[in-house]
Amino acid sequence: MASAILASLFHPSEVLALVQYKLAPKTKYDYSNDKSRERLYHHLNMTSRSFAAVIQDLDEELKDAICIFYLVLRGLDTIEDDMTLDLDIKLPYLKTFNEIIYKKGWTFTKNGPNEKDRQLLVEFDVVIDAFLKLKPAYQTIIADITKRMGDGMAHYATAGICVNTIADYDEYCHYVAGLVGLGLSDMFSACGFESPMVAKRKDLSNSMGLFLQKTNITRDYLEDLRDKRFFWPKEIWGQYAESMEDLVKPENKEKALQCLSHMVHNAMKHMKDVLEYLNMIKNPSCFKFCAIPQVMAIATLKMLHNNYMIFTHENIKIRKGETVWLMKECTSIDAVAAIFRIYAREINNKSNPLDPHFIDIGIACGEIEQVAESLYPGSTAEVARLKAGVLAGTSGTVLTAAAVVAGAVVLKNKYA
Ligand code: D61
Ligand code: MG
Repeated sequence: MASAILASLFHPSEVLALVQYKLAPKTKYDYSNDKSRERLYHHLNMTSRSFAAVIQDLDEELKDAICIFYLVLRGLDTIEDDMTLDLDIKLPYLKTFNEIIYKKGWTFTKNGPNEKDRQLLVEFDVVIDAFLKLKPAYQTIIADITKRMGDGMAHYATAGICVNTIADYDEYCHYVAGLVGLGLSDMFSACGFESPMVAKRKDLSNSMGLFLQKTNITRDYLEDLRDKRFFWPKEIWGQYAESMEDLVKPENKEKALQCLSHMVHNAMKHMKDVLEYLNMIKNPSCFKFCAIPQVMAIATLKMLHNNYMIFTHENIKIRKGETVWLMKECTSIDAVAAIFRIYAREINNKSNPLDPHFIDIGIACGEIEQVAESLYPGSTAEVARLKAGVLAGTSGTVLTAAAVVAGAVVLKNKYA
């Protein structure tokens, strides 16, 4: 906590958000009266930093279904990601995972010892028991998406098939993330929280996933390179280097940054669809669930833009204070559109005029600004409010808030 405050010292609204977050009562989510449910949510909290909180804040009707949807696909992804599994073992599991989720008692212990979510599959019977108790309508949606994702993963895991063209890149991201968007939209419409239109707009649902996945793929360059996994499409990196490995070489720094802005620009193309999708979502708990991951992605994209660190450091992340501030602020379409506008401007400010994508990124930022301003006029006042919060009484706010937290931390350590 203290280091999070320090990192946000020059961002007073983040300091305040951190303090409010820390002092808020934290007795929510008690599953102790239901042991199997407790186990289920234990696995959610173990396997997801980014989605555990937003899933647990969903209304009761959808919460378990979406938690199980997440865990089923995380299980599938844990087979896909494991580079120690031979293909002749991996492929049949990927292709039949939609049947496995109906097999009471099924578990999987063949993952390598270092696979990060291996334990989820070791205890996968917990997820299957919960899946079998879901309403059939939700089971059908989950099984259908699992089938399509597993087939797509099997296709890209097959020896020799990799992400060559930009069309392949969109297709791979559709399989692993766009399909999640389609399944979630089906659930929102099936339970009656949202209009049938949400499930009908598969293009927009797909973009919700693509924006998140492309941001992650762009960020995870080094980590994936270390594991010999290449998700940046050759059609992009091939314009800047002979191989993916060559991008990290110090003598290729300028080309690497150009390649990075190409990737950033490619991801930004989904932002208009994301705003349009979020505008359809009326249930407040669904709205926050959908909006929070998207604003985190924009903040991440801003951090990545023109940042050579992505070629030198694994695990670069946005500040905790920024995360907490974004989570607190994204409550309405106007606020989210305002956050998009603010970050689009900041991305544009980080551009290098000598970069070949300078103009393209400038246009993409301008478009976001324009779409937000005309479709969500309330976002203009929100931009002003958020910016006022960000700048408010710089030193005074920082010092007061820091003092409050320091006091709270001292008291907590003394009496805890
Ligand atoms: C609204 C709200 C959340 C949304 C959404 C719309 C649309 C799409 C998504 C979430 C999916 C976003 C995926 C982005 C993160 N990427 C990964 O986790 C990669 O794995 C992809 C395959 C498994 C997908 C699991 C998933 C993720 C989020 C969910 C969900 C299922 C179900 C419900 C709600 C959210 C990535 O995994 C990294 C890792 O192993 O940690 C990878 O392997 O590429
Ligand atoms: Mg994966």
